[in-house]
Amino acid sequence: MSIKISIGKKEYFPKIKSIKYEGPKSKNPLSFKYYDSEKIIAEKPMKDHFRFATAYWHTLCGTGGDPFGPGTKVFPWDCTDNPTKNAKNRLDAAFEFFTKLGTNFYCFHDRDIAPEGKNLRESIINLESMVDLAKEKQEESGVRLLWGTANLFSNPIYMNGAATSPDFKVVAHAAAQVKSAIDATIKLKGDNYVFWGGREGYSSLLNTNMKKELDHLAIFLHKAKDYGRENGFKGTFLIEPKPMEPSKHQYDFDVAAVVAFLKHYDLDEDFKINIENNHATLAGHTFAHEIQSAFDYGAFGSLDINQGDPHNGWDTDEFLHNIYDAVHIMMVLLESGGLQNGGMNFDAKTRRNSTDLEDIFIGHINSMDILAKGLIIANNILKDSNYLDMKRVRYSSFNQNEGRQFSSGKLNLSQLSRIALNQSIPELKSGKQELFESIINKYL
Ligand code: XUL
Ligand code: CO
Repeated sequence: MSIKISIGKKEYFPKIKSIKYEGPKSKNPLSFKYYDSEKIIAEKPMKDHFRFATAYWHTLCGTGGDPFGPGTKVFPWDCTDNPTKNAKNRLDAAFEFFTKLGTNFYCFHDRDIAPEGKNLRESIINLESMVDLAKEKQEESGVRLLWGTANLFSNPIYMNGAATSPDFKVVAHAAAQVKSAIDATIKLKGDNYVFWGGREGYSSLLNTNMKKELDHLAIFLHKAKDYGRENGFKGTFLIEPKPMEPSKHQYDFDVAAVVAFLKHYDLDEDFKINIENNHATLAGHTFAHEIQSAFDYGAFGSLDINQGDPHNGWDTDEFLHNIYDAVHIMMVLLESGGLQNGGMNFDAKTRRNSTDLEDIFIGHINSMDILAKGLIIANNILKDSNYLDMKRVRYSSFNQNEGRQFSSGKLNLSQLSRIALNQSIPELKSGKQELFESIINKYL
């Protein structure tokens, strides 16, 4: 279904029309230079390689507050003292933004689209009524929900964790929130449901029973999955790893830790992984490493697109603008079969001093363009260069004879030892890293 521009009672971005592809020579910042949604690259339209989504929390709610000062951005949809009215305005602004920009998907937390009520019951009712309105907006515009989630980290009751809190009352409260966020995701036909455990971790092992907390997290996830499946949710449940921030140590540290957790607790059928660039770098990995690991373990789910700042060690959630990262992740995606049911959610915010309303368009456009350019370059590298052959040749000793037998698990340790004793000393074969790097740079 193609996307229709959605303008509510008031137009929030009157100076901005639908963002169009104008090609690399265009000087118009409000146009795409590389992202040409219907253009076929590697056998499918560009838009299907990306399934771009806007993150409701940063783009519609994030006014730029930080620990040292308040927000700096004045959003015309947050204009009254009535949180319900603002939430409705925000929804209109959101769909106007998605449809003018051309991100065909969006993602939200329960608290992004509906205000927290005086109590849990009121919060759930608030969410239900906003979800009804979002459903109408989706139907009229054609925009779809990539994933829904519950905010289990802002409310002070979650200071000791949500599913891993030592207090059962808090665990039950989190369960109620997850139940209603899953209901919302089902109603809005979301493709995925995300768990990011920002408070699921600890700051001191001295006061923490880690085994009990992890057992509880697994039980909680099993029950959420059972509820979703019983109520018709056919999408994928996703865990989003992050090593730290806000907790000192978070249980879902990185892809490897999440894979081990999912396998250990028998959750790996229903749960896959949502990987975020800045979370990967905080864990000491590259984005490409985390994506490749998830594919190799059969655990790839979806992507949160952003980047960190190499000069500091926290989650800066910048719009991805690094071409090298874009090329590398597109190479991994093309080689591994692509996003499937996942997408690319811009979990990114404009800088605190980027206060013009158009900046949120420009941030998205620049990331969409850099990824489109990355896709074109990655496809050229894989199709035209000898990159894949060079990689394959490194492992060619496993293609025949004893190497092949080893690779298929047919040689035991004594047999391997006998082979070694009868062969010549292995020669030193160059890994050619610099040559690999030069091939990438030639195509950039
Ligand atoms: C926090 C983060 C979250 C999740 C959803 O670093 O990435 O916004 O994506 O809860
Ligand atoms: Co994220």
